[in-house]
Amino acid sequence: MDRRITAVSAIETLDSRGNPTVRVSVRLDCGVVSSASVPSGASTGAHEAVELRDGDARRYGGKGVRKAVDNVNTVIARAIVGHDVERQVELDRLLVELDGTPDKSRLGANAMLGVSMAVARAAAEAAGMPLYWYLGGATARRLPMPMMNVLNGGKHADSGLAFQEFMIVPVGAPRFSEALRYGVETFRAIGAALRARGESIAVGDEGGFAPHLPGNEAACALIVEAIEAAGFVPGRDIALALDPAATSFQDEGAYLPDRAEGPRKNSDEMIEIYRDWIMKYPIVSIEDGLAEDDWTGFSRMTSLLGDRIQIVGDDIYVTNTEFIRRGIVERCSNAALIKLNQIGTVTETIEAIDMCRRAGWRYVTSHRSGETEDTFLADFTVAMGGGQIKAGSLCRGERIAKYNRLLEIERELGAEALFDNPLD
Ligand code: 2PG
Ligand code: MG
Repeated sequence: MDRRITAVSAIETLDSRGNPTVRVSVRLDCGVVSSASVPSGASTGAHEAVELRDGDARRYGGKGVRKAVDNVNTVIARAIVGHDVERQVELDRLLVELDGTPDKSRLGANAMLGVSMAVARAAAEAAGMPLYWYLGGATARRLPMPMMNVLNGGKHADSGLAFQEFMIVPVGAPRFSEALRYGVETFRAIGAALRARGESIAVGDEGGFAPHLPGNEAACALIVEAIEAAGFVPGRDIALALDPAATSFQDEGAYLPDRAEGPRKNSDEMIEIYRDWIMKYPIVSIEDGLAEDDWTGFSRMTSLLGDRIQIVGDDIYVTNTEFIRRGIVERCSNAALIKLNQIGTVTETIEAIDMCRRAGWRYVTSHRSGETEDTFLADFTVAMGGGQIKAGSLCRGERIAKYNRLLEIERELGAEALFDNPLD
């Protein structure tokens, strides 16, 4: 049965940093109304689809999104009202054509993604299916291993840590809900350790602590200690993952990781640091260990460390098949980070995932540092079945919302739910 779109509208709302974002609602002739909100990054890749901001310094320091909202309410609404909501691919293609630019700068990727997500959600609701089922089919039942960002640095906090994300990965947990418990208990142990040292327990953008530690390595050591203090075995129960987001501490081709790691480093020296740390700490995954334009460095890192750990490309690929294809040819990594708003439509995101699958790469679906209470990512992750998610730390509502939705999905799937260590 056709489910026609009868109205599309958007409003300007706020994300978790208090910056304006786009919330889109799609109404169907059957009476269903579904909404979706768009996230926003801080350490964005240079080639990400463009997030349209008003640039009017009198409102929100130029970050207003009235133009994007307007584009949804006028151009986009006119084009898609009357269409069958289940034609996701066709609708997304229509959005891309309507925009007509290579980087989505005319309509704005924020406007387009809001519509694309709300369309998917409305279609699922009209079909009477949970979103993960609608997008992933009746066999979508793999819950993701969470990479939980417990210490924040880089552009996500003023901790002084150059590396952006220090994550824990409960590789030994038997199911998702247990993985979450391992995470919470370790997060609390980190808090206790910081308090004992008289350090700040304030949190950064993704809910991880943002203490002033001597350097990046000290952060790894602190987490390992906390894992033990919480009664877990580092490496067996809980491993570490890093997202240095190295573009943010690169300067004229050199890396400036931290005082503790010494002065300017080249790619090979950065790889050496990672090699050393892999021996000392139970690190299973490193994302953006090098800068987004350091393709040869990425290749070398993958040839040297890729058989031991997961090497994830984020800013270098920006969920764009054009860049992922090059990464596959040049063997730049063995995994990609996937963010819906880096590319701007649900269909193109799935195309990026398909390309990873065909290359035998892993893929990690991810939130942004500026998030909302929207839980689309949780359903999307189960639908795509990659078995890994980045959704932040174990506090802050916009992060917990994703985890809580995954708990609901786990419950709903019951005995059929799958959970495994994808990094084995
Ligand atoms: C990243 C993301 C999410 P941002 O680099 O992986 O953690 O950060 O959204 O700021 O780009
Ligand atoms: Mg990243």
